[in-house]
Amino acid sequence: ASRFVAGETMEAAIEQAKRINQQGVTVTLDYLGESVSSLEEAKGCELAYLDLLQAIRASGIDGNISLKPTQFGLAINEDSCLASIRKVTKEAACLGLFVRLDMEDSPWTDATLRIVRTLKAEGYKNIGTVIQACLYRSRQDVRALSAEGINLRLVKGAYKEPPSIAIPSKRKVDANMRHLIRTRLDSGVYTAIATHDEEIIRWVKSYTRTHNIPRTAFEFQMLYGIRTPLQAALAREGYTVRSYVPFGRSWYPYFVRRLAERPANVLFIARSLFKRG
Ligand code: FMN
Repeated sequence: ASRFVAGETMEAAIEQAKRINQQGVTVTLDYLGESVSSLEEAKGCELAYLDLLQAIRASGIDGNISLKPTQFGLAINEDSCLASIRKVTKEAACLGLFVRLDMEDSPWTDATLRIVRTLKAEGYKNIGTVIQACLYRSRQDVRALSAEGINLRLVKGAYKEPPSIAIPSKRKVDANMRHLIRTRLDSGVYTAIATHDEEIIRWVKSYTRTHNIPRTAFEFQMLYGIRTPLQAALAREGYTVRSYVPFGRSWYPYFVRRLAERPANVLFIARSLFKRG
């Protein structure tokens, strides 16, 4: 296995999750795969996630799941994607587990939010999604989703987006990230703050302290294998910390994205990537 993927199988991922839990860090498990090209493949993904939910419960690990709507066929048929995600969400609800829809690139933003809102309106409380600080629309989305009481993970954004819809400067994305975090923390609706940016993490710690925002209202999230000591340190300080743990054979797109994000580490990550072969 590589430093950034927990293994090819669900069993390997559960083992890693146990190890991470021992550090006081909770997990969200992500079955790797990107856009599927047939509804059969989407069905396969649904079954994999249903198995995963059972395995989380059976193993007793502290964790939940993250999934990508295009893996459930969003690019093929939105209704069948919704039906499939509903099945997973329903099973998760029975088991007392939470489901987060990762946010993919901008062609899928509206449909992803529609699915989350539909399931929320049907009464599912164990569902949430992600908002990306790089998009201009996100301030409005965060305001609306906060009023609707929808659980959000806030991130800067992992996809390359056109300048017509996305903030071009890194500094301004960082400022928008803080703005969104503040809006959410002030709203009181549960928020996951997913970043490795230590300045932002420090700022969140001080903002929540001075504004008496309870630690039960938010959590920090980081990727498996990145800033591991910081994850454990925050957990020791009493913050909820969740590690995003990807597993599965379809790891390549994930790596391509990591490479695009961290040009300084291309060589290192490329090495861990090719070592898998
Ligand atoms: N980026 C997305 O575009 N969609 C996601 O759903 C998403 N989920 C993430 C989950 C976690 C736990 C983390 C740590 C990051 C996630 N990202 C996601 C990536 C971030 O948008 C960002 O590209 C990456 O964390 C690098 O920025 P940073 O320096 O703030 O960590």
